[in-house]
Amino acid sequence: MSFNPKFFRQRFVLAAMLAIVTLAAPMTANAQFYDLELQVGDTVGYPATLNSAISVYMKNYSDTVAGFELWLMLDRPDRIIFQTNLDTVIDTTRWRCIQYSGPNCIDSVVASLYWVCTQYSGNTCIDSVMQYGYYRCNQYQGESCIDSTFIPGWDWMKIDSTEVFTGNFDTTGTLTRGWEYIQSRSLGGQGFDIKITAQANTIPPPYKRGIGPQYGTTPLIKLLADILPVPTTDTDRTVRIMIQANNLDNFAFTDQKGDLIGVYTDTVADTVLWRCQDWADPPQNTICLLWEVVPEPPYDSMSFRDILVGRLDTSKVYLDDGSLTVLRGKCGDVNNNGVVNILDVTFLIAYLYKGGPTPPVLSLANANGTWPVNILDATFLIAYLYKGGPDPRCS
Ligand SMILES: [Ca+2]
Ligand SMILES: [Ca+2]
Repeated sequence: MSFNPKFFRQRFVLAAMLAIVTLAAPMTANAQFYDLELQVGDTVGYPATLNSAISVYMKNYSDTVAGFELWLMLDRPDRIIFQTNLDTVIDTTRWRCIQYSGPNCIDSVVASLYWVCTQYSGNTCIDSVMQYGYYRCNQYQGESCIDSTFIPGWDWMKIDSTEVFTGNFDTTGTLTRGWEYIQSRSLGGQGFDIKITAQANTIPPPYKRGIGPQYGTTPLIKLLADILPVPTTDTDRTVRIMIQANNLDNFAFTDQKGDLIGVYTDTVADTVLWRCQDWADPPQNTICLLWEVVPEPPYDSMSFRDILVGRLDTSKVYLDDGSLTVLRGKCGDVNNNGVVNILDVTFLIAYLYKGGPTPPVLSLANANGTWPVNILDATFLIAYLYKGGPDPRCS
């Protein structure tokens, strides 16, 4: 297995990092250690504050980490959201010609990524690789394909621009500072989740070394979230930030060569759906002249095959979710010094009209409970302090 820069060039980072699976995971001398530990930090913040940093920590005991995909999800999207922007990105689809008429391609299929076994020991696959290609049926039994061959490669690609929500992150003072490629997306599109894709090196050389074994407390990366104006009366104020590792399409840590860390390959049965694209003319119209694999019904026939999938080895990878707890504070305490008095009114008026500093916790200045913070909040506070008005009720 060698590091192949050309492959990296051809394919979005995901596949590059998933490209090679090594089954011979390094043995840890001390069994109490995992190969890889990921922990999302626990933090706190006030309502209606921006740029809360959520730190993700990593400890890697065995391998150098030179690329990763990490997907985080919030369990309470009504409390905080990850910061996102609407951006345009480029997505590609690869096609393989399956029938030519002279120089012209008259039929084609989408070339998808498949796990392909590259080395067997007896009947057991001991090494595999992800390749673009498609399965061609060699032999039919009735309408079912009973033998197929993987045809690797692709002939052309179609490039589409897609609008996606990209997330905000901060690599300052983190382990990924200076990495050549870091992108993030909200797969759900609304900031309830964020997926980070990062790679120490793209091209060309020289290559930057990834993160060698380290046990420190420097974050791997920091994600930026905004805390919504949570009502003071709300008693459930902690949001869990969960690592999504069930689907390895969105979770992968790789070393410098692209080998996955803490993943083993498994064989599972897969159903393949076939649709006839060209039936023979009557009376032979039960004979299909051209079969095509389709991703979903309707279909005319089905077959089964074993495919290889990657699975997370939980004896080698330890995951720990994080949280953000929304603090309460004292409503009306504009300068956040613990008491509500005339100085808070002064602070607020200076902020609104005299270029004074922004209140440390803006939501605590929203004394009348209605956004935004404006002169009505100052009036509300004065009424409360001196005219027997109602208590401040921040939101
Ligand atoms: Ca105060
Ligand atoms: Ca207000």
